[in-house]
Amino acid sequence: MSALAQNPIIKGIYSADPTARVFDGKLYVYPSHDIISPVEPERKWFCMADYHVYTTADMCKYQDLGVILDQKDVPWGNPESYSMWAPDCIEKDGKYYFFFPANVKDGRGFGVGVAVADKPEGPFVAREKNIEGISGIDPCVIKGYDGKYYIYWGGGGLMCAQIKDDFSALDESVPSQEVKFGDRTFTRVGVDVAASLPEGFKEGPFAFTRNGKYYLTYPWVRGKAGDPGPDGKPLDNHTETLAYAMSDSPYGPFEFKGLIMKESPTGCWTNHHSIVEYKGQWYLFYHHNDYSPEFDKNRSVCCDSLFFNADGTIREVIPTRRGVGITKATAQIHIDRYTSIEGAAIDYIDVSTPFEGWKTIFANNGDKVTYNSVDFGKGVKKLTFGIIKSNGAKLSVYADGKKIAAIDMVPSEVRLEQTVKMTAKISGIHHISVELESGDAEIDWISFK
Ligand code: FUB
Repeated sequence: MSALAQNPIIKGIYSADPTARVFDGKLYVYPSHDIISPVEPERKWFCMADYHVYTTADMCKYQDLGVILDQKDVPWGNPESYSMWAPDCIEKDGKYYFFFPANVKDGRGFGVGVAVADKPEGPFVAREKNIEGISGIDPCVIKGYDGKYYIYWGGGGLMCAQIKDDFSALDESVPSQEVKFGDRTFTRVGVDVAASLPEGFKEGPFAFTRNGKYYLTYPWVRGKAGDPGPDGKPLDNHTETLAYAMSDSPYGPFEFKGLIMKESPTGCWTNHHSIVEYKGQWYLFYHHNDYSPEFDKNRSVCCDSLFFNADGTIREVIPTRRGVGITKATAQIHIDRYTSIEGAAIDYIDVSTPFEGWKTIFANNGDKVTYNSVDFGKGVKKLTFGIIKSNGAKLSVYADGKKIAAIDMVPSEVRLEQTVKMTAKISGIHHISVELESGDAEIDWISFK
């Protein structure tokens, strides 16, 4: 299964909780893998049996390197719990350490384990035991400025603890405390790094270092139903935002800084993310439920660029359909993954099979979509439209405002491809627009030759 730069970046299967890492100049994405429960299909909850890893060199084409770990291959985990939630992976001294949560075989709840490989794509071999002291989900591991390793996790708080260099156990220095939960008392290991943060932390911590600072980023539910939102109107969409805090120390105290991303536009209750620098640009990987509009536990990984202000604070990321990267003019360009839109509408090609993707519906003269960063290379001669249906529409195609092609579509109620000659020369990288002159049409993709 491959993936393209447009969002969602992983197509054909569901994916969530992406941790992106750069190893040896290549970017790898370690997501969790949502499925519909094979044992209780009607059970509407998270269901994950294994992990895949994806890689890309250009942020445009992602390659699925296959399954790297299955729940059956975790000695300490319940092999039938479908609880392979959000993972992380780091490299140390030429070995790759994959951290993952799963339901424990003996006892209750989640533990966090480590699987080790010689290559980023595995094969990973899970260690016999999970990490003692961690009862929770969503591990994230960083190397601090002091050269020590720290693990963050969620579930019953947002905890951090120094971890030994071989990642076999927490460091002896890690504090613990007795905590009351209802009528039970249990030992909580680590430092509660959410102590200085506004209420609403949920899960999925992702920490990183930059310019001498520690960033703690995390899914955060702001307010309660009916509370006023930023514009004063009641904020009813109380799903997870992505928020962040900064500190001079891995253990905090962290100072709350604000939002990285607002609540999901598709109503997905969870969001879960990672932030990575690759070839001089920072990126936010996150998930929404684009391929599963009715069930938000079948999610899909997306990626957009992320920018810092001069003072180190993070600018809010607006989720896009276009995603990142430069699209080759000769690829099938799905203009429904637009950069901007005026009048035209986007819908599933077939809502009963969302993995088929979307179509752009041009219905009124002047309807227009713009798709940024298309690479025409040394030039193209022809343009093909993947048409879903048309009543004989006329459309024009522009590159940075200059008209480069036009089509007079053959009326058709069934899919067809129609090719026209370019009316102007074009080479290099441009933003393209497709605009309706008359009639109406539904378009799947366009592609230049
Ligand atoms: O994917 C299962 C859980 O949903 C993750 O562990 C959380 O962070 C949330 O995304």
